[in-house]
Amino acid sequence: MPLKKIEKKILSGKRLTSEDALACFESSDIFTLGRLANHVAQKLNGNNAYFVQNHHINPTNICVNRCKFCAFSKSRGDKGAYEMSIKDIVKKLKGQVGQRKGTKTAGTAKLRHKGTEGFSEVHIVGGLHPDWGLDHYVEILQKIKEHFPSLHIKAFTAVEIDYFAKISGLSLKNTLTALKNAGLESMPGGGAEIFNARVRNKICPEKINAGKWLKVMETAHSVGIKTNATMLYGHLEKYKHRVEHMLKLRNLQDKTGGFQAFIPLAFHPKNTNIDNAQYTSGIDDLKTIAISRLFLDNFPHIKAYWIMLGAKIAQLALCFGADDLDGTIVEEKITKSAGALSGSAMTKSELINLIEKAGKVPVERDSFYQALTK
Ligand code: V47
Ligand code: SF4
Repeated sequence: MPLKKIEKKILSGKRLTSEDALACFESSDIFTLGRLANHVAQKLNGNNAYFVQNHHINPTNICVNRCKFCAFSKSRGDKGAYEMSIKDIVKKLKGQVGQRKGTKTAGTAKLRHKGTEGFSEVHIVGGLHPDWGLDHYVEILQKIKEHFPSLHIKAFTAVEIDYFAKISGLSLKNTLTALKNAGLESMPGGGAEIFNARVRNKICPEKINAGKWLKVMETAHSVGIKTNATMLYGHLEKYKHRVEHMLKLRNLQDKTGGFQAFIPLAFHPKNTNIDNAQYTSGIDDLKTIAISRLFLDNFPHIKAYWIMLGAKIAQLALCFGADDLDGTIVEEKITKSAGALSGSAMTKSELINLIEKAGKVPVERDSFYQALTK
């Protein structure tokens, strides 16, 4: 019964309240949620489902923080701790050409970026390194741009940006401007975790708080850097914390309009320090995608990040309000360290196949959701 009122609101284009969103989470009527979310997604993006050809680079896993949900970070000297030099990063990006040769692609994989064979984006995030200064990150961006001038650089979470500002003594605005001038074009949405202070203090006590995360994003938007936003769910939080989290994002988006996509991140428990942690269920994943589509009416895109959801749930998510699968990804380390069951890369043809079998139209996009012509 309770979803009737919500259905009426959605069909008449009215905004949901936090109470409505909570009622959606408490409902087990997954089909109604999916149908309504799909209706909203269709209104915003038609039958399109986007994907991008991208690489992930995690320059280091050495981090001064030790978030309890993070199986990726290490201290210097730990077994498995690593740092990539700037040369390593450039080599890795160049090396992908060799690795991807012979991969079957549907349609014509046109060479868009000299030396990167069809890839249009590099996604860079890593640990908060104790010794690297802002100059090092500026140089990473400059060198990538030097070698791959038309490759879009989406890099650094709000947590990293805040850390760079602290270690450099610059303001957030000047830090972001320095990075932008060096080639930073957009930012991923990581580090948001869950905004509620009590839960946040339990799962990542050293991490910047919600207010700071939002401030960094607001500043990024003010200097013309588009960003994404994430929410880590399925650990210690309750439904009300997810709603509180999304409300803060919706409020900031009303103010700046700088968010492109919302990405619910399904918690992976392996090798983490969260007590009694479990993998999320498929129902919870789909519900969270659908409710985010219904509640975040000012976010243009909802991303079903297949690395965390697995290919099959991510595909189903396309019928539950998501319109983006992210991408080819290549070499993701953060979720892998925490026991991701998915593979570590998908070819363009695999992504297209998943999308088509969900009854959607595959659209290869750039980092600003512009369709790339074949
Ligand atoms: O901030 C860390 C999460 C994030 C675990 O913006 C974990 O396009 C699940 O933000 N289980 C980084 N999640 C990844 C991220 C991201 C990924 C893909 C696309 C985009 C985008 C952003 O990964 C971290 C943290 O929230 N994370 N450990 C874990 N055990
Ligand atoms: Fe460091 Fe990020 Fe892992 Fe936290 S989530 S320990 S900040 S790498």
